[in-house]
Amino acid sequence: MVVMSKPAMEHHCAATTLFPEIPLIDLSKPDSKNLIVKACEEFGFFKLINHGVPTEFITRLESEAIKFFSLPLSEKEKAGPVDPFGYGNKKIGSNGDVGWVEYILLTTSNEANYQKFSAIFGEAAEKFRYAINQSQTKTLHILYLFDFRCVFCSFAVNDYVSAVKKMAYEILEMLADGLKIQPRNVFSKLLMDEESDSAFRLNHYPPCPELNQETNGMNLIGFGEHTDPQIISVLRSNNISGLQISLKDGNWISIPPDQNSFFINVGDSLQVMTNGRFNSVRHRVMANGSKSRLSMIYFGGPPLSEKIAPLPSLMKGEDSLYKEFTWYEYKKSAYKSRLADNRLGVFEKI
Ligand code: GA4
Repeated sequence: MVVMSKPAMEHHCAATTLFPEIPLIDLSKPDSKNLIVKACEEFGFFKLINHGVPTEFITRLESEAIKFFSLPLSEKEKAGPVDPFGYGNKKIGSNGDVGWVEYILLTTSNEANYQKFSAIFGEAAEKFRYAINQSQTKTLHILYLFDFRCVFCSFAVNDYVSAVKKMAYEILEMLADGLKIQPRNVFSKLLMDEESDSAFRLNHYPPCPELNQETNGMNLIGFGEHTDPQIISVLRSNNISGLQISLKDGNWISIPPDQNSFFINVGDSLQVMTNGRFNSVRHRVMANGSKSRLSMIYFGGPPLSEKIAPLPSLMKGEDSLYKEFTWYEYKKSAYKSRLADNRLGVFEKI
């Protein structure tokens, strides 16, 4: 990877070594719903096993992602810049955040990607559109289009995201059950909606050889600390470490990687819908000295017009902690923020 600008090395961001057990949820067990609620209350985060996502979907997408990120930078950049989707290198968002990361950011729910790539690739993209229309789901996903002669339409992304979405619906329905609220699709229907504003991200954290030299315990930020804006995020990574989450007391803990599991984050929107009963988890990724970390994250968000507010069934007479806003209003404000900002702050009632 070509270094464009060097992200700042930071001291004092080592995670604490004494840490509590991260909640482990076995999706095949019927009593998981209560454990999921507990995990969302205590951590806003949990690890998921027996998730039902076929291994071949995961490995196929992973190998395509590796192929893509191994291309020369000039080829990858043909899929950039990120505005708001495409290939990005080091720059995160548009307000000055940088990390030791390159990535592909896609929307999972509309034709925005197509329009973007079509402008670049013209006829080739038309062929792609044809291929997509032949596909069962008609959902549009492009992993990369780097050559006019080679249209690469990624059914791997399609298959993977469809399976992960299904799993996310199940988790959200178990959450509603665990919270004893009805209907049980009160959360999942927002992701199932045709207008759901969901995204998908492939992150590649290249090794940073400098970290192997005498750096006096310095750490390099791969992806800076932040909370996810959406309802729920579903992360899967290869077996290379880097992910850390912040506990309620502010301590950071490292999450041991596990390529066979998923990791679930509560997003800001779910925090609001539960009137703060769940907390969106602050997390970050540290770069590695010698190995590449690859992660794939599905961000399940509501339709842009959706009002994000505490569910009346969860309020039991309490007042909302938040002013009323739509997902569109939140996003507009989020895109003006820096990664580490508390994006819900402006919507909190004083
Ligand atoms: C954080 C979670 C997701 O990766 C993301 C990010 C988005 C981006 O990379 O474009 C944002 C960030 C994320 C929140 C604040 C804004 C927007 C970068 C940034 C500084 C895709 C998302 O939805 O919000």
